[in-house]
Amino acid sequence: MRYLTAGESHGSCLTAIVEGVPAGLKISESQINTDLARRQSGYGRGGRQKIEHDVVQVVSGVRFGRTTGAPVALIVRNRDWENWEERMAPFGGPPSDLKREVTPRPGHADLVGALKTDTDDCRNILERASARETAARVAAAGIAREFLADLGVEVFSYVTSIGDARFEEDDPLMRAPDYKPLAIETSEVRCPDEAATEAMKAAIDRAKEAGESLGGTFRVVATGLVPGVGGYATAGDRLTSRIGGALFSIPAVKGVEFGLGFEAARRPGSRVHDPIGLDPQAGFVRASNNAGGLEGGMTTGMPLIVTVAMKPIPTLMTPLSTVNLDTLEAEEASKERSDTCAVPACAVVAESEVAFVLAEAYLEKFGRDAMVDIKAALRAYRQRLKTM
Ligand code: EPS
Repeated sequence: MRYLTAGESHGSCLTAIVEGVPAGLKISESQINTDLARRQSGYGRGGRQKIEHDVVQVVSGVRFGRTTGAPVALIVRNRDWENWEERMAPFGGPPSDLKREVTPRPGHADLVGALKTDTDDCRNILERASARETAARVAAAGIAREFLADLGVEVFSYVTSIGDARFEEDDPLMRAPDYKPLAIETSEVRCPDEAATEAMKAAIDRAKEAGESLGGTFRVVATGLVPGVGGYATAGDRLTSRIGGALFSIPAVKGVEFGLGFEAARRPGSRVHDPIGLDPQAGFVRASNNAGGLEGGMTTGMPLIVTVAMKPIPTLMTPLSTVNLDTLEAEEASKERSDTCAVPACAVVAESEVAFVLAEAYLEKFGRDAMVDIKAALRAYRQRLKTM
């Protein structure tokens, strides 16, 4: 299962096509819309989110609520388009009052993209490099999430730090496979701890006041996985590289750690690897989950636990210096409006990327055509593991 998106941040709409979708999968638009709303939320979002109310329109590949096996095409309209129709017109000339973007923002794709493509208007770059594109990813991932849910796999996320405000927890997920932190979605920063939520909000308030932006970290978790999904035999099989690559494709993601992550490099082996046991009911079990649910590039059956770092957003209301591409003089970088912090939203996008990788890995292992056959193959596999 793969997706491709198209669409500019201030164009008429974002589009996604998902291919490799098996037939017979129940799809709910309202579930996708719930995820789109989760992506739009979060303390510290800027003016744009007051304009947009993302809603998906499924335009092909689904009939009477179930997939047919054809590619699924989805659209999310940009409400802001009505303010940009002339400046973003696909055809005709530019309006006489067009203000080109010539003061590239440090940290955004503006400058390097303009150099690379030989344009005198960074807007050609930023419209596509904008994180607005991730709305299409979340819509597309609705298909992957429904697929995984049908096979008993759930993907969720929570924020663990914003700036220097941290949620310091001894994460029970490292030990208990069925643990799910409560109250993620009721926190304005999608953090399950009340005191940490308040500290994160205060950090965002301070940053906004100072014309700053803030990054942070979050954890993506997948539960209900069977062991042996993914592969060890070639580089391209390994879920570690596939999930890492998928997460690094999200704008502003700068770090990915599995399980203990970098901490594993500081500990001796006996305090890193997860002892193996045999349970008469559950089969092979692990005493801990320091590996974060992956060994040898394959799922172990424990929850997948990935911690991701997002850098601060490049658009600063107190801008850094840049060079004007017309005059070649020093100037302040562009700033019209910005989000102070989009870490809670980025976590929802990361759930989507993880869901796509896991969905594809399940399809590889259990078949691709029809949900009924895929579910039968999964049942038979579970049965085989039990009788080992
Ligand atoms: C973004 C800039 C802002 C963000 C945008 C990402 O948009 P605008 O330029 O319209 O103010 O709000 O994110 C979204 C629109 C979104 O839906 O997440 C950027 O430059 O990356």
